[in-house]
Order: sequence, then structure tokens, then C-alpha cells
Amino acid sequence: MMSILWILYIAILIVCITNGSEFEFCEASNEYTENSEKCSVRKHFMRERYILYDVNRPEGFNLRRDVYVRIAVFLKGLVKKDKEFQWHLVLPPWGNLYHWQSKNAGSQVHLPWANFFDIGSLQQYISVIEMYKFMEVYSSGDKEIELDCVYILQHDQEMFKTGKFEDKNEVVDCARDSLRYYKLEQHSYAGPFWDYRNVTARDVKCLKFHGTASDLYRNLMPTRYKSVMFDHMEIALHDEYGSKEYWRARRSMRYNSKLYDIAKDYRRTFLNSTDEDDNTKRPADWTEEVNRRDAIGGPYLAVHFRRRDFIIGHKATVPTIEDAASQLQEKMDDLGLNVLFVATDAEQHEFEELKSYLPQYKVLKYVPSKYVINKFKDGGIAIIDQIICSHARYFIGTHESTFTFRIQEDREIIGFPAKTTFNILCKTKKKCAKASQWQIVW
Ligand SMILES: Nc1nc2c(ncn2[C@@H]2O[C@H](COP(=O)(O)OP(=O)(O)O)[C@@H](O)[C@H]2O)c(=O)[nH]1
Ligand SMILES: [Mg+2]
Repeated sequence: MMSILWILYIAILIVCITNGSEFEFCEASNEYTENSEKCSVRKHFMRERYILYDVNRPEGFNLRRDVYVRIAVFLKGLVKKDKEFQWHLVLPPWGNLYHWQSKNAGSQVHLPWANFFDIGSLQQYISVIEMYKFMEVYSSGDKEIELDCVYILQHDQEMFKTGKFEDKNEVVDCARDSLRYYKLEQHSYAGPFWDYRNVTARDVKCLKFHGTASDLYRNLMPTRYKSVMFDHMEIALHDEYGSKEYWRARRSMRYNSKLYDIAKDYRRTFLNSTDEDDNTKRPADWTEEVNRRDAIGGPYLAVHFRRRDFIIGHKATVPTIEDAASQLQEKMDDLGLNVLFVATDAEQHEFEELKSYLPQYKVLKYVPSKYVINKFKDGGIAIIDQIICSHARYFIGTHESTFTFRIQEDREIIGFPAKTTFNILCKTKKKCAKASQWQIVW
């Protein structure tokens, strides 16, 4: 009886195969399947690869935004080179930043990128996925996420001692006690992982690294790893700082449209500034932007006046409030402007002091409503300040502040003459550091 059944089974199988029917071997699932569509879906998932990253904890919002550009250009190059796999960048959630301490902002952890940026615009440059979405897709319903490999980038201290810098990409022994990753069991490590408790890694490697981001291609090993994370990604340098590709990645970082709306409203209400009057209209789609230098900007001077930790960390270049006021006054008179917009992290009494030196002008700063601070958090308020500064007729920033750099980039993209953008407050009128000037390339 058994053998008759066997013969019948084999006969059916032969008929199926010779008919070219649905039975086929699916490598993706390592089985015969009658459903080739299902197989190709499986195959598709087999090709997905995810890159994750994190940045040195104390780094601020605006350096982190620069690290994104590095990794975006890196991924763009990778996608061009490697068509075998489908590469995605997982966006590390925002949170726990040293500067984000507003009491009325509610929780400021695990904030998705969509809070600050326009995800559709980012997608037009590379494939990105928010962390919470990645967790859903990657774990297929399970609560635990296990990454395949984490590389912790580390400076080569020897190079800093000798001053001789050369490319390096070398897996080294981890000095485990100094790391925030630790072994739970064989092939399982816990670690900071953006403050998620349910994330672990199968492997953690320390990488003595010096070089540009694309030197990390070789560490991806996509036939072995589906997900690779780079911690301390700020150590990898730009592949093409200031190139056309750099600026494409930077241009894809449009903000959440609600933040533009708030800034627009403020400009219209308090600064007599509209895109029509100021010649600052932009295409809705960043890929349609073109090279121009004819933006006029609203009838106000904007200053980014960085205080707090900068007063100590950048003593040699940050002016006193009185000195800053006197420099601003000179420029306002020069330009015939009587409205000053101040973006600052100063204490309220410092802002009042600045105002007291400039009684003849209208001196304003953006004060968010309770709703806005609670919804968009400190990062959103920073961006609103940056948008307002980037639409001013003339901008003066703070030397070596990445907050200022991001405003300068936005002004370059909008199309202002460079001389209205690359200006910084001097220590005093007589003592001035040289401002860097990174102009846009199209
Ligand atoms: N809203 C607002 N926040 C600021 C301003 N200046 C500094 N901050 C805050 O302080 C942080 C400065 O850190 P970071 O982004 O690293 O820029 P950098 O330290 O100036 O290079 C910002 O992210 C903001 O949270 C400002 O003009 N307006
Ligand atoms: Mg900083």
C-alpha cells in the first residue's frame, strides 16, 4: 500500500515539474514551493540590507546633521556600486541631547526624524527608514531586535601623537571596560542602542579607523550580515566635502513642512517678510532647485548669537554682549535696516542686556507657543530659528558654530549672494577670526 502511494506521489511531482507548473525550488526559503510569487517576495527580503549608526553622545544636533550627510553620500555611492543588495539607512532616533532641556517640551527621547525633517525629501536621495519602522520590519513581530554586527569606530591615538595621518581600517581588541557594550552570552551583546532595551547585537567589533566613510564598504560584508551598525560614525570623514554630491545630500534635508509654515507666519507677522517680496520662493521638490544668487531676503538683519557652553569653550572668539551689540549696530546702520532678529541660546537676561544696548532698533526673537514647543521640541525650535535666519537680508553667525554653518548652507541653497551670508561676530571690532566660507556647488 505504502509503495503505491509513493509511486503516485512521485508521478504527480513529475507531472507538475514537466508541465512547468507552480512547483519550483525556492532558494530563498530552501524548499519546493507551488507559489513563485511568494518565493520572489522572500527573495526580495533576502536582498534587504540595513545600515544603522550612532554618534558620540555629547555631540549636538547640528554636528549630527552633518554626520547624516556623510553617511547619506556613503550610501548613495554604495547603491551605485552594488546592485545585488537593497540598501537602507535606518534613521537613529533623536533624543537625550545635552542642549535639549526645555521643561515644557515634554519627553525628548526617541523622536523620529519626521519631527524635524521631510522624510519624502530624504527618500529622494537615498532609501531611509525610521527606527520604529525598521523594528517592525526587521523583527517580524518579535519584540527583540538583534543586529548582526556593531563596529565601534575609534581614533588611532598614535596618529594624533605623531601627527602622521594615514587611512586605517583595522579590527582591534576592544578595551571592554571602557565600552558601553557588554556581553550577555555567546553571540549576544547589550549596549546603549539609542536607549532601547530590546536591542542587542550578535557581534561587537572595535575598529581603529581613519578615513572617509566609503572606506567602510568593506566592513559591510552583506553575504554575512543583514544589519550593520557603526557607532561613533562622526569619526568617518566626508567622502566629498563641499562637492556637488555633498550638496545634493544636504539639499535633500528639507525640514518638516510645518516648521516652514511656522517660520513663514512669524516672518510675515513680525518681520514684514514674505517669499514673494524677498525673492526666496523655492520649488516644492529639492531636485528641481537651480543655481541662483538673486535672493533678497526680508528687511531684517539676523544674528545667531551662541552663548552657554560657547562662552567657555570658545573664549577667544565669542564677544561680550556689549561688543556684539556694537558690531550689530554698525552693520544695521550700514545696511539701513532697523529690525534685528536674534536666534540665540542665551539666558533671558542676556537677551535683555543685548536689547538694552540697541534701543533705537526693533530687536526680536522667536518665542514658541506652548503647543509648538511641546509638539516640535527644542530641535524644532532650533530649526524655526534657523529658517528665519536663512531668510534675512543679511546674516551674522557665531564663529565655528555648527548651528551657524547649517544656516549658511540653507542660505546658499536659497540663493543669497555669498557676502550676505558668511559673516561672523568678532571677538572685538579689532580682533576677528577668519570665517570659513563653503559655497554651494551645483
Ligand atoms: N532655538 C535655538 N537653539 C539654539 C540656538 N543656538 C544654540 N541652540 C541650542 O544649542 C544647541 C547647539 O548645539 P549644536 O547643535 O551642537 O551647535 P554648536 O554647538 O553651536 O556647534 C542647538 O542644537 C540648540 O539646541 C539658537 O539660536 N536658537
Ligand atoms: Mg555643539
